[in-house]
Amino acid sequence: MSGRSSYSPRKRLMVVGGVLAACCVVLVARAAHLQVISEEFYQQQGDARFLREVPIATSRGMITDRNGEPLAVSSPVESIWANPKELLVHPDRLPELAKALQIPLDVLTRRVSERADKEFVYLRRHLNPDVAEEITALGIPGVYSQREFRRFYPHGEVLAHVLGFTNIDDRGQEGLELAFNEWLTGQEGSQRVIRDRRGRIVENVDLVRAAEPGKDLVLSIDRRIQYLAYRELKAALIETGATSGSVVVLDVPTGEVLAMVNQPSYNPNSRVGADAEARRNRSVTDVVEPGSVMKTLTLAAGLEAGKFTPETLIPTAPGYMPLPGGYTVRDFRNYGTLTLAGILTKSSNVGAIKVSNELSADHQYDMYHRFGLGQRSGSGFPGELPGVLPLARRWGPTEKATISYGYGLSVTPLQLARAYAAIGNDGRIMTPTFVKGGAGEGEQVIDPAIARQLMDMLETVVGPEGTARRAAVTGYRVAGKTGTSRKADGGGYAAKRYAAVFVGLVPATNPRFAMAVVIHEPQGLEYGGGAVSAPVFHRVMDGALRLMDVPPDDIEKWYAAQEARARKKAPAPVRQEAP
Ligand code: 59J
Repeated sequence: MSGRSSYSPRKRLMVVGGVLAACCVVLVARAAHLQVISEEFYQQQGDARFLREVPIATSRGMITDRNGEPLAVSSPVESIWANPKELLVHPDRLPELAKALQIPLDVLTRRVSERADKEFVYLRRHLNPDVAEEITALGIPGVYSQREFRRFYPHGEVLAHVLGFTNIDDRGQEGLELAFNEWLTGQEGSQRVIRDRRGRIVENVDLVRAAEPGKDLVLSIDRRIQYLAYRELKAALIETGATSGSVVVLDVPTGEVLAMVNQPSYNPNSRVGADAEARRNRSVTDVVEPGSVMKTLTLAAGLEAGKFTPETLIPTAPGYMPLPGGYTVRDFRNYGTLTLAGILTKSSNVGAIKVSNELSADHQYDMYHRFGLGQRSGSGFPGELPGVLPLARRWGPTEKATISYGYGLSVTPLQLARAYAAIGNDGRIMTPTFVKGGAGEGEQVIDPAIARQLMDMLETVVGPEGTARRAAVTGYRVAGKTGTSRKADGGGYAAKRYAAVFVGLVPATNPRFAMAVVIHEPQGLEYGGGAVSAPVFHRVMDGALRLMDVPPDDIEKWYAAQEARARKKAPAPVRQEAP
């Protein structure tokens, strides 16, 4: 044998064959792995290029008035957004895009490049669907459109304060939109879709979660009474040069809010420039010293104490009275001796103090408290104030006297309407509600017999001898009370700034409506509650009683008035000339 290694062609063949066989096994195994075992993985990787989970927009619930009239509705709009990563691959298309979006090119470029490492940026929101369609039709990569909803308020400033508004993301910010946000908000759905390279959806793969639209909300508001109240309050402000005002109309048996308006107001569909002054729902967020409308509650305590009847005689001469603190209370005139009812008819400050002098501070306080003063009404309206009713143990003799005729405490217009509604509701106070059918049980706060005595006394205020003759409504008996108060100013009271108040109930025999009118700083020679606010009550209630088909107290007078009205409206008869 030679020293060289043995060489065998047979061996070499075996080695080469072995290597080839091994390669085959590897290739087959790899193919099998790819096609069988890892198939799912690669399929997913492929789909992921185009498979997306996208939200399904859903609308916010509609708000309607008590008769189903829409007050706040959501309409579909489109928002254009971009994936900056995709869009920035094609910077050449930015000018075209900026033009279509109607935004300056530099603004667009900045907005997109600031988020170059993100996958989402809004370009323009809440566009008309037609306009959005034009933009997506350009086929610019990374530019997409998304369905959203925009809130619209068909009645504009008439209902602005009650409804409030939502932000651009459809979330309630103020008013009932805020209070009932959860109820109104829907739940966005989600679905998996396949998009083509231009971002168009080519296939709905599956539904991840169905969208749930928000629930509708039926308010207690009657759109027609609301409009009447709006129109008459606005007219009164223009006529008297007053700075602001509120009107609240409650349904007496239930406490449902039928109308609530304030001036100044704003257009909720375009809030630019609407300042805080115009945006407050003053009926619940602003307080006023009630002045003479308080006297009714003081007299309620007098009757309840058993120390007075409506006929009890009370001397008020000489028409003024010094208070312990050195302040002298004055009546408008010297009314001499008045009955208890006469204190309301004429609105005697001295008379109210004479009644208060026979009562304990605790009893007086308790009566005001039972009528809801110093507490939030429970309406649930965001930002509602409780007003101020100082505790009886804090009252000195001066406070006890001034509070009895309405100074040294403060109330909201809603509280005023609510307290008087309780008088008209046989002494049962209700929790005001903005939801139709949302009334609670209420609470009996005075004996029904006393409530009826108060009603009779309040009717004299609207009678021939009273301060509120202009609140009268033909065919109906009206009960109510005026107040004219000088406005607190620094430490004292302003000489020429007044709040003119009227609170009334109609029909007095079986009250349906309670309405409070508060008007701030009327400028004319006639600035009193009887001159400025009572006529607003008259006009709104005249319309509301007709709209709601409330039967009149005095059918004869009512018919006569109907006929007179018809004659006035009918065109003058055409004179026939004899041939
Ligand atoms: C008044 C007050 C201020 C506060 C007085 C109104 C007081 C008082 C200190 C003078 C105008 C005015 C605590 S008036 O509402 O008496 O509506 O039909 O503002 O009395 O003591 O130049 N009502 N109003 N008083 N203050 N402090 C009368 C009355 C009322 C009217 C008018 C005339 C006041 C006809 C009021 C009405 O009943």
